[in-house]
Amino acid sequence: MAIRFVTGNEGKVREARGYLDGVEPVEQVEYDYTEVQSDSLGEIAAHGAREAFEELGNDEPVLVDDAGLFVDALGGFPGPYSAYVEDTVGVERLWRLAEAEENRRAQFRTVLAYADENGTESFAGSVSGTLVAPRGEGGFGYDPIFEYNGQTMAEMSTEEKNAISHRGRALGEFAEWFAGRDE
Ligand code: ITT
Ligand code: NA
Repeated sequence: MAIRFVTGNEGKVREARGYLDGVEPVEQVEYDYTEVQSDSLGEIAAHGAREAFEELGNDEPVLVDDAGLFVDALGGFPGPYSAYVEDTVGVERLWRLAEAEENRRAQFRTVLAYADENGTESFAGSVSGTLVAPRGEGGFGYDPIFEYNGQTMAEMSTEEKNAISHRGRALGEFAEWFAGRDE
C-alpha cells in the first residue's frame, strides 16, 4: 500500500517522505480538488481529502495538506489566502508589509487530512516564529522569511524543518494515529 499525497507542491511531498520514511511509501498525485470557500484550513483539507479519495478510485488512502502563514500584525493575513498571495504579491513584498510593523510574529499552520474507506481524519500543526528579510535557499514558499530559533526555515535541512515545523508536528500526530489505527 502507498499513501497518495494529493498536492502540486513537491516541497510538501519531500517533507512527508522525510517524516514517513519507513512508515509508509508516499506517492505524489495531482488532482484539483475543490477548495471550499472557508476560513478554516481544516474544512478545506478534510473536504479535499474526501473528494480526492472518492474521485481517484477507492483503493489507496489519500492525504491532503492545507497550509498558510498567519501574520499577527496583519490580523492573520494571508492565512487561507497564502497561496494566492504568494503568486500575486510574492514573498519579498509580504516581508515588506511585515517590516513596517513593530510586531513581526507569525505562525505557520497546516491541517493534514487523511481519507480512506473508513472515513476522514485531520491532524493540525502550527509553529510560531518571526518574519525577517529573506535568507536561505532550502524549503519552499514563505520559508526564507520565517525565522525560528535564529534560522529561517529556508536555512534548515528537511530534517531540521520537520523537527520543529507545523507540517512536522501534523505528520507526527498522523504517524502516531496511523500506526495505531488497526488496534
Ligand atoms: P497544494 O494546495 O497543491 O498542496 P500549495 O502550495 O498551493 O499546494 P497550500 O495552499 O497549502 O499549498 O499553501 C499555501 C501557501 O503557503 C503556499 O503559498 C505555500 O507555498 C505556502 N506554504 C505552505 N506550507 C509552507 C511551508 O511549510 N513553508 C513555507 N511556505 C509554505
Ligand atoms: Na493550494
